[in-house]
Amino acid sequence: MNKTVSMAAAALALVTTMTACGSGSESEGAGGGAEGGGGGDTIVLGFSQVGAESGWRTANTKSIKQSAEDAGFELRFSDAQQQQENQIQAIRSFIQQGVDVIAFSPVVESGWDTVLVEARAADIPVVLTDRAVETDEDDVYETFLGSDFVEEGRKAGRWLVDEYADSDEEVRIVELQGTTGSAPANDRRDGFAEIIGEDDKFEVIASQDGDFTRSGGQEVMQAFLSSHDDIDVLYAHNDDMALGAIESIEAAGLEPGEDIKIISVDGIKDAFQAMADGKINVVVECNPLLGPQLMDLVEKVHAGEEVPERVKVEEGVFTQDQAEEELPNRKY
Ligand code: GYE
Repeated sequence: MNKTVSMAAAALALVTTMTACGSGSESEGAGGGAEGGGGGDTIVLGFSQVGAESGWRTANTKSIKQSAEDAGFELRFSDAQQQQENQIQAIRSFIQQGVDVIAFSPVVESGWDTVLVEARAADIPVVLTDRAVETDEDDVYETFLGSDFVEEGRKAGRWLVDEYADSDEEVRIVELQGTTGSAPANDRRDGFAEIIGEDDKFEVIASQDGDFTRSGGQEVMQAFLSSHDDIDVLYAHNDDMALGAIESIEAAGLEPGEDIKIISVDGIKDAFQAMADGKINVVVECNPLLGPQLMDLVEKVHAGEEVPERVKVEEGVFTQDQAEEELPNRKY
């Protein structure tokens, strides 16, 4: 039922965007020139966002909107509410509008070939940001700007290996996965598994999709707790799910960070607060402030300049002893 409602809302949002853009393009007609959907020299950027599922995403959207404004681009922004079909529709609409560049953060990895080929046929360069795609097609995107999610998973695993270095006892782990089929869920799972797989005292006893949301984390953790009474560690693929899970752990009369150690990914302010309060043990950073780098790449791609196929974001790992000091510096 929720799905229907959210899809209807998304369709409405799309129509609104299209109407607004339609009138924009008309007035730009006179300016014409080689600038696709844009008037004069203004770069028109169509951006399809995943949704508004997490604190990370909110910060990412803000960064993109602000940076597009700072760069003087005309941004046509569409929120897919975590539905791939909405993203495909938005990209098709950007192609129809003849925008100069399309950028998007693909909700899942597969299923993009058809629409990417359509963009290529229309000669509109595509920039991937945040999440990657799996494709059999050549030259369907110019560059991919985003974090190394496998490495993030490895960092989470390394912290755990260190934490239990002096113990021979079995370590029972539950995993809250991000959206099934998404690059960060696949890669954070694989990177973590690679590291803990080196020692068989580590065992992932349950692993399930919490869709990167607080409510997802809370519900799935509640289910984990009702079927297992011997959980040592929670590995959450993002902070929002970890924060939701903390509610369920506390509701079960257990102490998060003590009875169950918590590893999370992202580094939003709320998670730093939870770390300072002793409820999360470690956060692997994933930086959402991709806007400035993205606009830079968009400009280059539009000008026909060479760009690297892959641009990675630099990130760190933070533990409880650093949380208090780092908290005032967090921008998201
Ligand atoms: O970790 C999560 C968000 O793709 C890196 O998506 C992003 C992830 C991020 O919902 O919080």
